[in-house]
Amino acid sequence: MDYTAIEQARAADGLRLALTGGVPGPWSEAAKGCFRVRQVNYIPVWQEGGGANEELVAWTGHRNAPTAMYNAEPARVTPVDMINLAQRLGSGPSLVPEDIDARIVMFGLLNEVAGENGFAWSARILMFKSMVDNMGEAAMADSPMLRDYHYGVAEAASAPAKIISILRRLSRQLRSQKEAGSRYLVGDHLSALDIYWACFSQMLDPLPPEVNPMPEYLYKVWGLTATAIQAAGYEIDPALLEHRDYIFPNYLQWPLDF
Ligand SMILES: N[C@@H](CCC(=O)N[C@@H](CS)C(=O)NCC(=O)O)C(=O)O
Repeated sequence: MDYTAIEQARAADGLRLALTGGVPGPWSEAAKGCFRVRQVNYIPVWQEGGGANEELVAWTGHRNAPTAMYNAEPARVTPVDMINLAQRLGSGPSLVPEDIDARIVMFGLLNEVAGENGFAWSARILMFKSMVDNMGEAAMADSPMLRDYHYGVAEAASAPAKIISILRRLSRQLRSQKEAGSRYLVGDHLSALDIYWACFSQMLDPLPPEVNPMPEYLYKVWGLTATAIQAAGYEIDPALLEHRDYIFPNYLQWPLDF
C-alpha cells in the first residue's frame, strides 16, 4: 500500500483514509474492503498502531484508525460510519441489504463482531492481558491502547465467554444461510457484514503469510484468542473460516496489502 504523507493528504480533497500501517488491522482492512467493493478511491494515510499519532490527532481529532476524512466533513470513525460513507460515495454493489429484516440482522451482527465490547474488542482485551502478564502493569501504564480500549482485569476475565457467544451466533447464522442456499451471512448477496467478518476472522485464525505478510508477533498475539476460547471448551467452527476463505479471494484485495 502506497501511503501519502499526512501534510499532503490534509491539503487534498476527496476521501482520505487513515489506516493502521504495516499490519492487517481488522477495522482498517474492513473499511478498505467496503470502499473497494463500492469502487470508491481514497488517499491512504499511515496510522502508527499503538502510537500517539500527534499529527493525525491535530488533523482529524482521532488517534486510531480507520479515520475517514471526506472533503471538509467531520471525521468518521465507526464501522457504521464507514459503511454509510461507502454507500453514499460509491457505485459498486450495495453493502446494505434492501430487506429491512436482513438489514437489522446485518447491523446487529456487525456490532457483535466489530463494535465496542464485541468479538474483536474482547479479543484485543485478551491481547492486552497477555502483555500486562508478560511485561508488568508498570511497563504498560502509558499505552494509549489500554486506555482507549478500556482494559481491566474484570474485562479480561469475561472476554472468552463473550467471544464464544458471538462466534456461536455467527455459526448459527451461517448454518441457516447455508440451509437457505446462500454463502453470505445475510440474504443472498454480499453485504458489509461478510467483509467485516472476513477481515475480523484474522483474530480467530490468521491467514497464512503467503497471502497475509504480517509481522510474526501478530501471529502469536492473535493466536491468544483461539487458545483462550479453546481452554474454555470452545472448538472453532470450520464454517466460520470457510466463509472468509470464499469472501477474500472473490471480493477483497488478495493477497492482502497493508
Ligand atoms: N474507530 C473504531 C475502532 C477502530 C479500532 O479499534 N482501531 C484499532 C484497530 S485497527 C486501532 O487503530 N488500533 C491501533 C491503535 O489504537 O493505535 C470505532 O470507533 O469503532
